[in-house]
Amino acid sequence: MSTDKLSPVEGIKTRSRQLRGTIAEGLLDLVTGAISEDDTQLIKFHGIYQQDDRDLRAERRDQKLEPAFQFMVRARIPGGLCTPAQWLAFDAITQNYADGTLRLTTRQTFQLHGVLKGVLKPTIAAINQSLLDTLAACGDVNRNVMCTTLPLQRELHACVMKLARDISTHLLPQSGAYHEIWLDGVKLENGVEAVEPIYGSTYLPRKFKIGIALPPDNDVDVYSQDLGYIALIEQGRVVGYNVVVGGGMGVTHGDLATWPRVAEPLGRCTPDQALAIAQAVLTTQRDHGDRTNRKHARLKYTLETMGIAAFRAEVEARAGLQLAPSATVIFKDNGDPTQGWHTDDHGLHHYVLYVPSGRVSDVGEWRALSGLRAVAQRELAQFRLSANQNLVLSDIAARDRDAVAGLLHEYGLSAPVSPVRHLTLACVGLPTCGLAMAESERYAPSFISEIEALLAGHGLAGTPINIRITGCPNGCARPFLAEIALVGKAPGRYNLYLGGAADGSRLTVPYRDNIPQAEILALLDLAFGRYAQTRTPGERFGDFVIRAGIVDPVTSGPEFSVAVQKLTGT
Ligand code: SRM
Ligand code: SF4
Repeated sequence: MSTDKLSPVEGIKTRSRQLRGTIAEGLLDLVTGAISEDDTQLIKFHGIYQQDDRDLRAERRDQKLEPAFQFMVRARIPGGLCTPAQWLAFDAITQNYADGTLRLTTRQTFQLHGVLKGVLKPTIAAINQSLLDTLAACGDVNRNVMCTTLPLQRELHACVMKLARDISTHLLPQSGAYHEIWLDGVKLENGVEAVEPIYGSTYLPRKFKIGIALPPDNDVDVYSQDLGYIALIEQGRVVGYNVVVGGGMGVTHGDLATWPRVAEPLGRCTPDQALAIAQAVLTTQRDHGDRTNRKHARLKYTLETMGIAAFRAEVEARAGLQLAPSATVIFKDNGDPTQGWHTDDHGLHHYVLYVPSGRVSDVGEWRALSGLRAVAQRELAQFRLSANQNLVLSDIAARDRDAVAGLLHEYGLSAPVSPVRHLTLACVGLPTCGLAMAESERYAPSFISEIEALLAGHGLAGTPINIRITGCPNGCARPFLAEIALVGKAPGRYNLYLGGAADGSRLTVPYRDNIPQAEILALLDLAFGRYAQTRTPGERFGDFVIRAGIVDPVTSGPEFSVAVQKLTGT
């Protein structure tokens, strides 16, 4: 591969002195609310994105002002577990430095929005004081490691959580840039470390994601990950992991060379081998991923090019081991456990709290910020951020259960919502996301009300259907694994996809291109009618639309593009 064809981001990384760039200097420049263009790429590795408030763009342009620059800050919280003190810290940080809300993400962590350049440093310092950080939450590195949220099987869960933490720590960049810039750490004499042991000087070709699933829950959508581990249980012990590779969601409208992909089996490893496999898969992608075209740089494309057999051989050689054949596993579904109380095998209680699109705020009677603050101040629960934008108040002793229930009631947090609302994911979208083409988080509540009405009209109220809405095809709410997905094409217009499997194992199918809400609802109304009349007992909507021939299944990324081509005639 000739170096003159490398993507511009490769040059920025190479010149960055291991992620330093001119970030420190840029923070001191008070003339602008922004940082330099190169630094906007580097700052991602520190868990920070430069954004601007898109609702204000036109007005600011008219006033000849620069865009309303602000920053999104994303934490790294392996498996989404944080203590009451850490919850309170993030609550205080958003009140002091961000927009006063907390956003729970689809990868089990917090995002803060609306942080201005002048307070970025105290924000990161405060996160650090809470014993969490934002290092590698974004950028071309391994991202937040996900892990099944609800610890119903406590010993097993502790085991997979340990793996999530170990992998997260092991794959962290070693550059001192983070400490230097944000925490006033000591500067190295020659200004840069000799070497990044795992990443080298150019890090990965693209982002890299790992998730660990503890069956029967597939809440982490293990088949969407670059690298997924599925715990294998025998006689109450984790005896190994099925390793799956090459999942991914991101697509570009109109570019048929981009597609979503379900991760495929690589083989089975023992618990002791899991860390070596993570490093081997990551470094194989580091060395074989496409650094010329960022739209073709994820592991899913590397795998299509290399083929699974060659990829496996490379991983085995690097890890110095041989993988066994994968075992059979059965998942229940890829949503969060039902809203409300659950009890684990040690008798501890857990409350699954529905959080609309993960936005923790005080709005009307739903006072999540205040209510959760009260729970945390009294140290009644641990806080587990789910992979589906919800929250589990966890590890609650029997004696504290009534107190938690009382607070949830007092702050308006325990009103039951329909299963379809509970299962819905919507990405952040407008106004902060620079890539959004249509509304998502702000649109989801009213859209789901329409869906609830349609379902009720067909006698289907209470039916669980997994619906995911994104403002663009990058796939941040994992839409291409949903039973119904809306993907933004233009303001008020979406592509409609149907037919993902409820257990997260099958891609959804392109069904209509670029249509407004009225058309989407009319089509779903027809499909719900047929579903109500002819579904088999227990049949999920995603399976029904395929059995009924409403859509033909697609079994690979390239097939997904063929289906798009058929639909759009491109
Ligand atoms: Fe994402 C980019 C938000 C999970 C695929 N994602 C973005 C950015 C940073 C926009 C940008 O690049 O300027 C969004 C910031 C919006 C904002 O204003 O906050 C953004 N992604 C999110 C979050 C917050 C969505 C949410 O509603 O929770 C999720 C944060 C996860 C985290 O905590 O780390 C989030 N993003 C995902 C997922 C789901 C997952 O990881 O399980 C995906 C699909 C899985 C995958 O990676 O294949 C995803 N995000 C993308 C992509 C497409 C990547 C690709 O391969 O093409 C982009 C764009 C890019 O990287 O160029 C993107
Ligand atoms: Fe932004 Fe698109 Fe991701 Fe939604 S899916 S947060 S619109 S990048």
